This record gives sequence, structure tokens and C-alpha cells, in this order.
Amino acid sequence: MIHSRSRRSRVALAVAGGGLALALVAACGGTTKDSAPEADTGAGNEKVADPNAPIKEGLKIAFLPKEIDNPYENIVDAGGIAAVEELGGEGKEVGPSDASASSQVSYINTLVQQNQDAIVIAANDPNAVAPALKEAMAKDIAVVSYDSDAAPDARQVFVNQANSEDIGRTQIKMISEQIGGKGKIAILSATPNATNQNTWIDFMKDELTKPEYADIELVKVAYGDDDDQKSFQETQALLQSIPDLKGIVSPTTVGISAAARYISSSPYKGKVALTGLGTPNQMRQFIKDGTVEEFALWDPEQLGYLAGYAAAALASGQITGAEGEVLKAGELGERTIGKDGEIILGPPTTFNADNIDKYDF
Ligand code: RAM
Repeated sequence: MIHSRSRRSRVALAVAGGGLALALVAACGGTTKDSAPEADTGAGNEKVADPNAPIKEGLKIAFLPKEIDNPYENIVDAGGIAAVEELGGEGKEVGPSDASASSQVSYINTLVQQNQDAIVIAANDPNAVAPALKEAMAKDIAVVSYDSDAAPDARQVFVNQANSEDIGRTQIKMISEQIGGKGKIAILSATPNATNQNTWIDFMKDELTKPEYADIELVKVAYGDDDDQKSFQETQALLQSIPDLKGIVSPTTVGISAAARYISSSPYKGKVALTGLGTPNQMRQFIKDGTVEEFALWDPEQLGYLAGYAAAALASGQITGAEGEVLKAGELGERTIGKDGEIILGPPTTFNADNIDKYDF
């Protein structure tokens, strides 16, 4: 893992409209725009990638997270803005205070009006944001999804944190080990339409069909909407309504940290296992106090950094998003674009008492 705190961007808090907008703004040059159109297999006048094309000067690239108050997404976006700055462009983070797709659509429309060179989005719903994103692409704005994919025809590339199948299956392996391979489990997810969580949950369900998990029963999927309070309350409701619950899997940093907080000061501590995806800094105290044994994640800053490079490469014509193209991603090296425009950061890391102090994010 690369830990480069120097890549952190300057953060300016600004209250915009009704919601809190976290704006990270860098010094900028002029803006040029000539981004590549959507990858296309049909004949026509679509652009061909030029791997040697220089990164355009003064690119304006906006990061639109699921929600602006999500600490995980803020780290991702800081990494993205650092990448844009490294490339001489101007990056910013804007987004809604709730993880809703309709709120994201208004932000997309504003970014189109602002004539950004690229929009990098963690979609709250793959389809609800698609028309607005297609409109952006029609105006020659590069569109990258990261963390949570948009419909594939509404973006050029999807920068995925890790292989989605691995992420899903790993979480079932972890909970199974922690409950001794037997008992009822529940999932505490983010929002019901979140592309990433739903993909992972599908792989979790598939993993559970394997014979080694025959004694584990998934009894409920609850939604905390990536809202700390709601996630806390949903945890309490799960534990009270399912008295013989043995474990909770929460594939969201907001969910797992709220669930850990609830469990740590409840009689369920040490009796009900909790695992999923969390940041080491949010989970450290719950590993230390024994509430959580092990969980997983990738380096969020690197995810944003990769997405920033992908956006700049698209906006400069270095890539178009077609399978087999190679993205040059600064200090992360190169990544080859896979099927459906997917670019993968790398395998997730698991964190436990033995290694958590080595990580600071
Ligand atoms: C939450 C969000 C995000 C997800 C992480 C693991 O912060 O739901 O989309 O990738 O958790």
C-alpha cells in the first residue's frame, strides 16, 4: 500500500445552497476541452485513443461522491484531487448531504453547465443518474464512475476498488470464521440502490450457497442508508428482533462503524460478530476493545488517485475506455482496461489486531 500523506489536498469547507459542500480547489490554469467520446464498437467517427497524447493543461475535474459527509468518500476524493493537481489541473469535490441519486442529478447538471472537463461519480443508483451523465458525455465531458458504478452506457470507465466478486466472497469467509461456520447472520448495507453494495451482496449470497456454509443462514438485509444514526438504529433493531443472531456483515464504512459503536457498549459485545468494510482509523478502537475481530478495505486515497488519472486520460484522449487500453496512473503504475471499461485498483487488505496499527486512513 502506498501511504503518501503529502498527496492530501487542501480542504476548504463551504456552505453552498442548503447542503454542505466540501470544496477542494487548487490553483488552475486555463481550461481546454476536447474529451474523448464514449467507447464504441460501431463504425463512425468515434475517436481512437492516442496513448502518447499529452495530458491537457488546466483540466477541470469534479468528484461527485455518494454524499459529502461520508469520511470514506472524502478520503477517496482527496486522492483524486491530488492526482488532478499532480497533472496540472483543477479538482474539486461537490455533492449532496444525503446518499440519494436525485440529489446527485442536480449536481451533475450544474457541473455540465460549468463546463467541467470530466465528472467522476460514485453513483447512488446506476440508472437514475444515467440520463444526466449521458447528457454530459454528449457535451464532450468525460465521465468516470468510481466506487459505485453507473449504468455502463452512461460512463466511459468504471474505476473499481477491487474485484467485486472477491470483495463479496471475502466478507462471507470472514463472518463464517468468526461465528464458527454456524448460525444466523444479517447484512447491514448502505442505501437499497447502491450499485457497489448490491453487487457485493449478490456475491455474498452466491458464496453462501457453497456446502461449507450450509449451517449459516442469512436472515435479513437491513439498510442504514450510509447515515450514521440510521445505521446505529438499524443495528439495534437487528439485534433486538433476532435474538439468536450470530453475526452482522456491513459492507459499508458508515454502517460498520455505527454498528461497532452500538455493539461495543451493549450486552452483545463478544457475543455477536461484526465484520465488513471499514477504514482502519474508524475501526481501530473497536478492534482494540474486542468488538470486531477482522474486517477489510482497500486504500481509499489510491482509489481516488486512480480515478483522477483515468478522468484526465479520458479528457485528453489518451484512453477512450475500450478494453485493452492501458492507463498510465502516476505512482500507481499502469492498469489495463478490462471488460465494460472496468479498471481495478487491486486486492483488498484485511485488518485485525496484528496489523491495524500499520495503517493510517
Ligand atoms: C461506504 C460507501 C462506499 C463504500 C465503502 C466501503 O463509505 O458506501 O460506497 O465503498 O463504504
